[in-house]
Amino acid sequence: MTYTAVLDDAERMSLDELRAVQLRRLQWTVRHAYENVPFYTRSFDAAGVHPDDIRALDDVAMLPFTTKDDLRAEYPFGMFAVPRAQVLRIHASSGTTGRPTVVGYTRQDLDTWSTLMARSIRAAGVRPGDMVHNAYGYGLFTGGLGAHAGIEALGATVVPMSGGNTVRQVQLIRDFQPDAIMCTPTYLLTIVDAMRDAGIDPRSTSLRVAILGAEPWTDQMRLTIEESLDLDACDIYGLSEIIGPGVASECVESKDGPTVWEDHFLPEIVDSESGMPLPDGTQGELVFTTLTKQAMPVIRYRTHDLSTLLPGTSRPAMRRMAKITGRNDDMIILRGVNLFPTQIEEIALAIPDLSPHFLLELTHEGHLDRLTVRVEPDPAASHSAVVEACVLLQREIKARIGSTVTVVTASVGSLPRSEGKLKRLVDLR
Ligand code: DLL
Repeated sequence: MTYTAVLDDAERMSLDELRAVQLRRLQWTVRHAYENVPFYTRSFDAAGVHPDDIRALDDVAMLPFTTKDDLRAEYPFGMFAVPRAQVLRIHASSGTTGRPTVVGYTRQDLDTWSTLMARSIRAAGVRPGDMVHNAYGYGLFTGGLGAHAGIEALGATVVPMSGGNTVRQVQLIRDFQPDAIMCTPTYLLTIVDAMRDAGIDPRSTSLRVAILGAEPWTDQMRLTIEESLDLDACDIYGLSEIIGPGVASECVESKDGPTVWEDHFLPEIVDSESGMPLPDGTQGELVFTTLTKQAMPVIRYRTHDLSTLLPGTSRPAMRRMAKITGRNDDMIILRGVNLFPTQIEEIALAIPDLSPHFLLELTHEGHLDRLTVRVEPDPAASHSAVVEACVLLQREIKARIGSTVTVVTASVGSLPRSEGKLKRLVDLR
């Protein structure tokens, strides 16, 4: 079977076909939202726009944004565009601050989602009949159940592990011999350590694909993971407000950033401050409009995720998004210099003799903010090599980011380990 034979029709659309489908779906979505969600009736009326005004794809810029606060204000079911009885599934974001954000799916939405997850998992190189170990958390989080349905829709075998219980995960990977694993990149690091603790060489397992997302991770982390496990690692992106995982996903043959599944989601990049649309190729905040969602259409959702839209490669008509740099609310401003935890990751993981486990601590001393990087050494490295590695890390951060930070070694195993999304930054100010 040639490679393209496994693509679905939408993945093979020409640009003209795709744009025509997007416009038709955008017009439907805008009308559906306006007519069925009082929040959208109010917000469109206030902005002086009507569904009839959307005549071209660029007209999306006339529509007002939707924010997380808007969704919270409609808690729990105010954003639903269909009667509650037609909503077959609810998910919710954890909501570390305030109310959680609730999302809902009709039967057709669940079909769309599992089809897109199957497409994403296939893009990473998994095929019908393969076995997938699913270590994304099950429950209100969209990761576990979203991946689960996609694995089944593809015709692969799902091992529904959920997160945590790492010793058991390692045992079942050894016993069941899965072809692929799905979890967050930092949880995979935890699993790698547990394999070593169990005397298993992580490079010797049956795993040949890892589909990783739900938190930012860098190409350097990809190298670390691919090298430790001898597999292909692909990036999967999504957010519950838009559908969950599977809004965009990376193709294993190019590994050059997730392809946005543009037949179902219209991406834009806007300036974080002004909200003005930015051209493709420019970094800014990702904004998404759903194109087919029935239960909860979302118009121009501000994700806070920073990325760049790039031309399509493996799926030529669909744009890619550059790997996420971070969320604009995770940006650290250290004495006037903006920096993201991913920039430190990119540097730290390239230095031999350090482990991939590090934590950033922000404190305030005198009038100054101070950033301490706590990093665990590679357990096999000598003391003097680790001292040198820390000096190098500090110097590279200064040279490449422009910030003076303090680098401190942490004893092996002392930093918090991830079981899902890892919090890299502790703000003690
Ligand atoms: O994290 C959905 C998901 C599950 C994606 C499993 C991929 C895999 P939320 O909990 O709503 O949904 O969090 C969404 O997580 O706005 C990003 O800030 C971040 N995020 C998700 N995927 C990636 C990624 C899920 N591949 C928020 N790279 C998003 C960087 C990501 N950040």
